[in-house]
Amino acid sequence: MQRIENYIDGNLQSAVSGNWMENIEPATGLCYSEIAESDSADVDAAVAAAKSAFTGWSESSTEERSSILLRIADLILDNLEDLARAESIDSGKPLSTAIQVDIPRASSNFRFYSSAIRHFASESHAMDGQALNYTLRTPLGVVACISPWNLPLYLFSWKIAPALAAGNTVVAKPSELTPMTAYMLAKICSDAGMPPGVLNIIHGLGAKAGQSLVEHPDIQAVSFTGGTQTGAQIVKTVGPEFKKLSLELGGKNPNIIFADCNYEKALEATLRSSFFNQGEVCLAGARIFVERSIFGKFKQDFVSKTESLRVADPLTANCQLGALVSKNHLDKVLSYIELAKEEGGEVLTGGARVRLQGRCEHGFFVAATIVEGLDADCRTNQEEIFGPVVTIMPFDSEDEVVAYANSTRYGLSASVWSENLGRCHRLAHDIQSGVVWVNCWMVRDLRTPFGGMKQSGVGREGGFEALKFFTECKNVCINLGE
Ligand code: TXE
Repeated sequence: MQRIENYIDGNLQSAVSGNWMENIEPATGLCYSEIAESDSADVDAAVAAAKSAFTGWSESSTEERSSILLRIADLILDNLEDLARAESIDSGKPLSTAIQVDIPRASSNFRFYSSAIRHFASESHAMDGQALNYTLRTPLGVVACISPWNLPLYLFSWKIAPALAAGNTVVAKPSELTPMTAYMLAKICSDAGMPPGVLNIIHGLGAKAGQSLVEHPDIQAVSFTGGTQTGAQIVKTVGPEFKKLSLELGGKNPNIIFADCNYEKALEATLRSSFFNQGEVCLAGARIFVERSIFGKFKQDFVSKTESLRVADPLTANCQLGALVSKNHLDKVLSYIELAKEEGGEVLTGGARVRLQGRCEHGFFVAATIVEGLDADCRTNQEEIFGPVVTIMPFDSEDEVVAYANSTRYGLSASVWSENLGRCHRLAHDIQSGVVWVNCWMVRDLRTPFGGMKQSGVGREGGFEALKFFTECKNVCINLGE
């Protein structure tokens, strides 16, 4: 059986303890590989390797770092089919999603930051002939990058690329549920000429390997994407140490559809924002609010489009909805469907596990589910489900829907559908979220700031924001007088 080893100081190796964990294929429910079960001994070795590689890497030229990142971007594309297949098997997502979205984006992340670091400049403030200030930006040292399972290589590379570009060395931990493509990335980095110790990858449980990593005294900053509860645990650990912290957490995003929208576009995008990647996207439009005058028609059309989505073996070409990532997650999503019913919701379509025949008979599949008839403040509408389950409800006025949109503890993203320009601007201003999409969903420009308000996170990733996070800034004030 294939073994997923740690990558430390340029070498692939098993955990010091010699322990292995099962890696399950969500589409079959069967173990198909084993993961190094790391603990603090492995983290110590990885941090030590990163520490000794820091001087060489941080003092290497921008051009050298940029070239290595570019080679990684190219090699990811050269290996697109293998990486996409591995991502699909490991996570349960349709192979087509991994081919079209996950792996190309992982390559783009490296390509983008190989270029961004060449354009990263700092500020200068002149004081009328008296003094000149300028800002120096220097890498932090050894940083930790911790990523989740829903977009495995996509989000892993989104953190690693800017950290490395800025001259830091990295100890990274992918989710224990989806470690395969991070493991494959290790070889790509070596092939691209990354010096040993610059990037180290530790596998294993969050509570053990992840916790040891964020606790390590030589870690200068932590960049984390995952659940809000885990984010709170990390804050508790690193807060008293005053480590720099970037948190991308959960969402319960509103999708707001006015009667004056481009109806067909809104309908198509709603299908995608609801069920893309089985709803396992922090940006999913989980709460759909539709202006009352078109509510009945929209609901009917949305249900009928949803019923045409094909749940199938993720490796087959006709799969549109794959498996959920784990049995635990399947149980969590099914429990939220039960909760929705207890809270008085009516399941318009879906609402149950899907049993496929053959290879996937034990897979973790759930039908795309739409629930109607719930209040905005019930638990189903307040808590992140992170699966193919959305709610739909009517509204009558702008003020009312803004209040619904802002009623959760989250504030990651929102979509607004209307052809009324003034209204779109008003809502973009009033909605409490880090990203507002107007007449679109998940359109991403890597230069833009990305992150959430409220309990959706702290700080912003993307563009120069990430390079600022991964550097320390120092103001130098030069006296221009006598
Ligand atoms: O995330 P976790 P999980 C949400 C979603 C999902 C829930 C839990 O609601 O159901 O989070 O998902 C590592 N110290 N999102 O279980 O546990 C862990 O090993 C350091 C939203 O995957 O937060 C993994 O690498 N690290 C999200 C990473 O943290 C720790 C995407 C994320 O794991 C740790 C995914 C610790 N104490 C889930 N405990 C989004 N916003 O995109 C765990 N980890």
